[in-house]
Amino acid sequence: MEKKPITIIGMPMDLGQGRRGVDMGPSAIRYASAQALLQKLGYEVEDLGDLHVPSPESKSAGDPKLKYLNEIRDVCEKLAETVSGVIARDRFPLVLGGDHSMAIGTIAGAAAQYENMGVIWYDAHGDLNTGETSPSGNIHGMSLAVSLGIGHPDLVNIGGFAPKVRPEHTVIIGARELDPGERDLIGQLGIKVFTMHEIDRLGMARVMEEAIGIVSNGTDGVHLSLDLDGLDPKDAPGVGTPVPGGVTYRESHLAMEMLAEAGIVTSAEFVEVNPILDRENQTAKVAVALMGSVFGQKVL
Ligand code: Z70
Ligand code: MN
Ligand code: MN
Ligand code: MN
Repeated sequence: MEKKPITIIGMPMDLGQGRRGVDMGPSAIRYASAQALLQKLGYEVEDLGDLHVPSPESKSAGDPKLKYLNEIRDVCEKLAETVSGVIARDRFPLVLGGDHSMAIGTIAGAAAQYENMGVIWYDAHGDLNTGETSPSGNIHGMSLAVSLGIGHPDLVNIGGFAPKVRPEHTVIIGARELDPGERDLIGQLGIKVFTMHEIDRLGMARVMEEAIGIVSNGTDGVHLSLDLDGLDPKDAPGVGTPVPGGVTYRESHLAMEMLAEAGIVTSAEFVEVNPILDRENQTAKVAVALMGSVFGQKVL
């Protein structure tokens, strides 16, 4: 596989959910030696540092159905410009988070460069709510819907075009907690969801074969959006909303290795690492280990 140079972007985003600490995710992932590992694997790596995200204490949440809408729109616009510019320089954007609302910006930036992009949403959740269906008003639970063109126009139109991705090029892997509005939307749009049931029943190898087929069919790029809460809390405890019964460390490595073998991933983000809720940076270490596999690390 071609070793495209990598650009790391830190997104200390914690406006999209209610628990403090996830803004420290990028630092924790860097502390777990992300850059050194990628260099060891033979990549040229640059780190642009963190984008500026205002702290929630300095702002008012505004509409309780769409908390911090204006601030999230502004920082996602900036992230989109940054990601798009990185791809335009023929580099691979690797974004470190930060809560999952940031995916609105990452995907907007990548979709500005790829005509028909596939998306792999690795998550315990669907993040398919809107301001109307959300039980929390937290925008991190809306970011996939927004990327599909559904939700508040200020978010949907980031980057000046919508939608960013199409449902037939989208897969969700690891889902085990969906709200009623999210289930409805999955049915309406026909998004392929590999819940824990399918992972248990088919095995991760078969799930990934099918998922890779879907996201690479008729697409010119694939974005990996990996929420660490997709993994089981035993393996990744440092997340804001741990949900039991998740994907294991080993299954996750297999999934990432199969993506590396397929050679289809053109951008990635690792999100929802919360060092305050973690144990000795374990979750950031898992994120970095999975990054290694995405970028081709093998035992032999
Ligand atoms: C719930 C909501 C969510 C991530 C939790 C939770 C969403 N469905 N997303 N953790 N990453 O509030 O919309
Ligand atoms: Mn998520
Ligand atoms: Mn496009
Ligand atoms: Mn999640």
